[in-house]
Amino acid sequence: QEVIIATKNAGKAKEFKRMFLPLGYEVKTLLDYPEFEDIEETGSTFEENAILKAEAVSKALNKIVIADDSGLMIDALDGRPGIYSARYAGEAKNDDANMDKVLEELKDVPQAERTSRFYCALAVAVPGKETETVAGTCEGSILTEKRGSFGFGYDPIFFCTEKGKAMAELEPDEKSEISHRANALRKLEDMLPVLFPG
Ligand code: ITT
Ligand code: NA
Repeated sequence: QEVIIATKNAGKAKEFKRMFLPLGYEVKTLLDYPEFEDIEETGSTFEENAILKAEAVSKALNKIVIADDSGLMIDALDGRPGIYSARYAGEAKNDDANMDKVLEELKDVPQAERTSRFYCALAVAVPGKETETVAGTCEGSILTEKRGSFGFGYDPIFFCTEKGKAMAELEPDEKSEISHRANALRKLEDMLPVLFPG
């Protein structure tokens, strides 16, 4: 059984493939449909942007589609980069530049005030039905330098409280136990057999 995720982010795509495999689903993403243009994310919340992406692709394919809008929220920066996480340092999506900008902004912020969380909103668009959303978080703090080489995005500068390691030091299976994305997906799990019957 096939599940379509409306993402062009290769890091997200890998994680969804890994998380859906034990559930018995094969994941297709927009990397398998290169004809899709970038969908404009004009919403003001993760949920609104996830809905925009899921509905655009669901309408085009006339199929059930899941989308992920996610990002890093830093308390000392009033929740930034938040929905602007992908392009925090400029128009081009550049993970290294984004992390450098965060480290610079936090350079005088003491450890106790570097609390942060990852947030993931998932939207499920079903043709002819109201789109639903769920969300998950992952608590942590911002390190003072990059650590580890797994994962993607801000993982090297995010210390995951639950695992006691940088997110980028976690093997893919470990990250998929505790991540904001995994926590959001768990809330969808019960709906999957109905959405995608074998
Ligand atoms: P799609 O819209 O095609 O899915 P995107 O990368 O533009 O790809 P978002 O707008 O949701 O997706 O931006 C998410 C950004 O948040 C992503 O580029 C990372 O910088 C960051 N991010 C999200 N989840 C992350 C994770 O698990 N680990 C590290 N960084 C993450
Ligand atoms: Na976004």
